[in-house]
Amino acid sequence: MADAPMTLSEHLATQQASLSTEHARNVAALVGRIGRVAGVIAQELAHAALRDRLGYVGGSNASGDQVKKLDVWGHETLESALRETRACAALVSEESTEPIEMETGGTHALVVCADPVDGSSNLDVNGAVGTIFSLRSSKGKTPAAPQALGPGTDQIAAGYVMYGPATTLVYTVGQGTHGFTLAHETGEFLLTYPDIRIPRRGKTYGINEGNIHSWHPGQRPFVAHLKTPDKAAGRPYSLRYSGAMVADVHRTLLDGGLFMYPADWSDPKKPKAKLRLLYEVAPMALIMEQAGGRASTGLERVLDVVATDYHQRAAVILGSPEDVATADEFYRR
Ligand code: FDP
Repeated sequence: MADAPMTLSEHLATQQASLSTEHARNVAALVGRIGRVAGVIAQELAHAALRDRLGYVGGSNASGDQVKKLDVWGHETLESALRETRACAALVSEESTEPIEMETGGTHALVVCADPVDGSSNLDVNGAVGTIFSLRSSKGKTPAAPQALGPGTDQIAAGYVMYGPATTLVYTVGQGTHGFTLAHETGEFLLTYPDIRIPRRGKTYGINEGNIHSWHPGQRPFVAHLKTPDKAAGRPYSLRYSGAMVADVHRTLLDGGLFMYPADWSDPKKPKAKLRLLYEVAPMALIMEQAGGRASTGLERVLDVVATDYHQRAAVILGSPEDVATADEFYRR
């Protein structure tokens, strides 16, 4: 009989080599807790239409997006769960303009950056959505949240949960990227995608092509290139785009290819990106790199972009290493 798959907590215990003992304990506590919150969010999403949880609350968040009831509920649920761990020194959340400081059980507590319910435009149409998280050191400082500012290379761990037909949790602590599936009967995440390796080149690209008029001058010819038939090079690529970053990145991670959200370049002096650096772009970049992929803004490596603001935005082109390298070439031309 095949061995039972490893649980998330067992797996976390094997991932401690690159972490200090105190960080390892707190990473395990926080990722384990986020896994439990994910089980609760998955349940809530499954019943949202029955519990009058769909639709807007009225008002917008720090990023100017319209806030949905499930965004607020997801944020509050995550906040109270993280607070209970005493391993979280501060939470930087998409749904809170200011970071939330928390009482901790020691100086090695971590700062959590999170988008509790990402892709919320999919909520009302029963599409896939996700939770994205990133952990950084608080360096024992109070307030702790400013320690989240800095380059993406400072991240200690990153992950996401995708709520689709199955609930999948993917995470890295810098020792490869690993994926788990929630077994609803036990509430455990079980290792189903150990050491994910993204294909060097893919067959699909994901981008909101409705924005073509505002792309960087390198972006448009790059997408035209992906669509130009060349049998030997595996082109044309197929377009796949769900409108939820987690779902689009997850497909890209497993099948290869590209997920792109380039900046609006209508005013070249002030390019405007959409996705948030601390709790969307940087964690996905770490996850991709740890799976052998790449993540670029088109102009530089995402993990080298320095966050100076909690809700800063960044352009992103991530996925198969050779595909992202080709995108970078188009940006340089
Ligand atoms: P949403 O606004 O629905 O929360 O986080 C932003 C995000 O979704 C990403 O999940 C998604 O990739 C992107 O925005 C979709 O944006 P467009 O609707 O502009 O394509």
